Amino acid sequence: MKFSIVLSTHAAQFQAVAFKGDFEANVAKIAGWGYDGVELAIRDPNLVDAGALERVVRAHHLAVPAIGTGQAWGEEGLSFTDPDPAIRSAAIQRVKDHVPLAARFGAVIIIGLLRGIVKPGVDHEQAMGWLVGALQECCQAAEPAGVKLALEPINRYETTLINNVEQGLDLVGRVGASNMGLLLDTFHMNIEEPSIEESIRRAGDRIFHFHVADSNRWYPGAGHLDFRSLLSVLQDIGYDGFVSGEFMPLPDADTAAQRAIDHLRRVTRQVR
Ligand code: LER
Ligand code: MN
Repeated sequence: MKFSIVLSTHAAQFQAVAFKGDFEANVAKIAGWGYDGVELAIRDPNLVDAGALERVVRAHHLAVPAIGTGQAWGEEGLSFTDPDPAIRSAAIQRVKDHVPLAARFGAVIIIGLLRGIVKPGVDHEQAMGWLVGALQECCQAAEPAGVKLALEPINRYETTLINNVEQGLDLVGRVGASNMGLLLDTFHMNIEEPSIEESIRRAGDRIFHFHVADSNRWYPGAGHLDFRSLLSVLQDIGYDGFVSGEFMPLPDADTAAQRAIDHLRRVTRQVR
């Protein structure tokens, strides 16, 4: 099992990102604790120096399995399902702009809250239509570069669009592209899925990326989720991607990151 942790390339508002701030210092610490990769949270790829990012992560022998795009929603309001067509186009363009960077690292592009929420006055089916169309356009743009997109089912308190694995798989079917899959997150699954293990099995080879936080969104081991069971199911279904920590920086970022990897490595040894 390969483990990574979410790292923002610049100051971000989203709370469940353990690391913000000095990029190279954080990469060095993450590598030192035994992680295999860093998942990069990037608001706008046009504002980062891709070569410099690559030099830093390669110097510390880390992979970049995924690129998160949610800050473009949180900080700029971009969304695939906004009633304003200019905002929908800008969101699609933003994902297309991520493709070269994702290709450079062999990373999947995460579609989290960039899908949007259904705004008052917008019909749910209309929003789904915009979402499917946007994902088809982005998948088509990403395909020649060998880049995959992973839509994350997100719990009902954060969005009204695609809360669970069943809805996620239905959406993947409607998009109908081989590079369209899902990112499953244990925090959201703990709220929405009748059985997390069963939902992982149902998603199967459509799982392109995986987020871990415990039931309270603290580091794995701080709540009541059974990571030994969850990781053993991932292993059973032949998942060969990364398991990426996305949790609150509590009691502080460094402690959370170290406790997470210690817990995940310990339960992985019990799985074998
Ligand atoms: C992002 O990966 C996530 O899990 C969401 O909760 C973002 O709001
Ligand atoms: Mn997540």
